[in-house]
Amino acid sequence: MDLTNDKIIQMYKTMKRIREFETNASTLFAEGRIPGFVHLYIGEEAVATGICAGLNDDDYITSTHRGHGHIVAKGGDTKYMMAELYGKETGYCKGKGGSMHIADATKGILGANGIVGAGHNIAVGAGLSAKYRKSGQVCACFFGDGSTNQGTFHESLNLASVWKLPVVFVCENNLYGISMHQSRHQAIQDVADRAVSYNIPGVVVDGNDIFAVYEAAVEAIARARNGQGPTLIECKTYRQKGHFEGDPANYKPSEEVLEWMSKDPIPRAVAYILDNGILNKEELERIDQEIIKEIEDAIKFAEESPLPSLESIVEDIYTDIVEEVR
Ligand SMILES: Cc1ncc(C[n+]2csc(CCOP(=O)(O)OP(=O)(O)O)c2C)c(N)n1
Ligand SMILES: [Mg+2]
Repeated sequence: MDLTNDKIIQMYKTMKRIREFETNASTLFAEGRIPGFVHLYIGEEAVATGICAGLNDDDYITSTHRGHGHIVAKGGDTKYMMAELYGKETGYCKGKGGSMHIADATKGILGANGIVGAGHNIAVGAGLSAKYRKSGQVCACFFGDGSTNQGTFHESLNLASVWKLPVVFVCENNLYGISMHQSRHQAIQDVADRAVSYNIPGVVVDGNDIFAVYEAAVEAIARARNGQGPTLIECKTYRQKGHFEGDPANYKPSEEVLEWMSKDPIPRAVAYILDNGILNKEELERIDQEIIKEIEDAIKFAEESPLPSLESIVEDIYTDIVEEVR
């Protein structure tokens, strides 16, 4: 596996940044400082991090309602993200999108999305565009196990396969769609089995192992870039929190939660880094402190930013200019 120590440290920082951002978002939501809905990615950080670590800056991603991790991993700025969660004018969508609609076209982030299954078709569009323009770009499409029962999942894999589009489909199988266990919503255990219908590779990886995810990503991205078409990567992972903040998640058996907590991707990465002498404890502590400070600054930025003006409610609805997005 082509992984330098610098790259491993970058990946650790990304996972830690996602965790810190969301741990704070959880508290701020409970305190009533963040309006709307917040769906947390805690426990699933290795998926977005491992996949995005294989992408180039000008590659695309599509995201979900649980999008903070994808956006941070693709280079989203935590200041503008936090301001958006607060509904402030300085946020990514000028405070009008909230947690579920963060986008940054300059970084290839085609948007978080509250509609389950909507990212799949957007990814196919991005892949078609990249192929048509011969740009060499790839689109990674993140989605949950629940969304794989939507028609859009099947339509998108089918078209991407027939047209050999540069798309990597990444299923985050966290075992639940809201409160419904996977075994109650589909008769298969491995979503990757569905790749057979579209004659594309279907790969199952331990989604809490950053290195396994990265390795699968590199292979699928190379395949996509070389014109060989899409891959379906299924990352087995677990959402440690409820479906949304405020959900007590009492439908999850406590043994199951404990088992998955012991497979938390961040302590696993820490153990690897320390055992292999990539960093010592003090160096890791310094990195953690830098990230804690970055998120404190993001919260301060969000707190001190103004709310959008009432007049701005009718802005950014229609456009007669189609701006070129790379
Ligand atoms: C088209 C559509 N149907 C239903 C919903 C309500 N809904 C929001 S999240 C969710 C479950 C999604 O499960 P999954 O795809 O596994 O993602 P996870 O929340 O586990 O990350 C549902 C049904 C929705 N937002 N959009
Ligand atoms: Mg799920």
